[in-house]
Amino acid sequence: MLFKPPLGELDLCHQPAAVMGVLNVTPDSFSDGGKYFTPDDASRSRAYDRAQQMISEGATFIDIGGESTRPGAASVSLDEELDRVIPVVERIAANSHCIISVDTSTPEVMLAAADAGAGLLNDVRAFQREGALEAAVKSALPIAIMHMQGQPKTMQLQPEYRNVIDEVREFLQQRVEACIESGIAADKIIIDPGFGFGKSLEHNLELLSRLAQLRVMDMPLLVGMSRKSMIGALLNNETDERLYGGLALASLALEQGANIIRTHDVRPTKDVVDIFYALSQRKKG
Ligand code: 8Y7
Repeated sequence: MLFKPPLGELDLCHQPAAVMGVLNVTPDSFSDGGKYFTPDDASRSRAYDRAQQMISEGATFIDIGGESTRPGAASVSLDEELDRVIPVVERIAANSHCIISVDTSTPEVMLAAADAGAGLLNDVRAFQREGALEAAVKSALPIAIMHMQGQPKTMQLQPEYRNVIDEVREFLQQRVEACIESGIAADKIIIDPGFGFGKSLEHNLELLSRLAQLRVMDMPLLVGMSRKSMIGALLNNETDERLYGGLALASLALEQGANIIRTHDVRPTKDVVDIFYALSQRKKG
């Protein structure tokens, strides 16, 4: 059954934060265990099973990506991206209670994903590619707009800001305005500072410690720090050792008002969200 509540109904700003589980359908993502996805039936079944598992663990969103955006990753052709992403979207949409988010910057993939049953478009390039904004409007789906400095290949070489908070906020504000002007309803827009996307450790820490100041209008804030190099830089550890650091960061993001936490580790992140929520209800009451 298709489950596609508009964001308005989900009311992301006034309930426990939602968890977004990461589902990479790429052979070269920097994390999620290197499941070596190839677009064949066996891979698609594994992807589907992984989605079901994350939903049972408490994911509200499943974010499906067919193009790795890790620093230095190769780009994929349109056909390849469609072939990786769309069958998996169709299969999850047909059988699952979740909102399928599609992580793409490609207009054709956005439209095909909408037809296949996606409920959210997540673009790390903030719908700046030619035709992307038009595709988003046409899809009529909610969208997540992320800040990135530079391009994935080179973004971590020399990130520089005058004032990272101001610049990220101004960028998000401008993109929100462009989206609204193009015809996307304000209550369908989610914003994301883009941890690790053209940011040094210092920049990431500054963004996290002042996350609340990044909110544009009343839009929900999405954050993704799971397994990222900022954890490795703080704890001097490898990708597969970053769970606890990621949970600490998720907890701090919630304290700063994050509404959606994007993670590879749904179950433990959901525990953090539930504990945070119990405590915040108590403070209110
Ligand atoms: C983010 C993201 C990635 C993020 C949003 C990774 C696709 C790198 N990170 N989308 N995508 N926010 N909105 O570590 O932080 O998963 S890919």
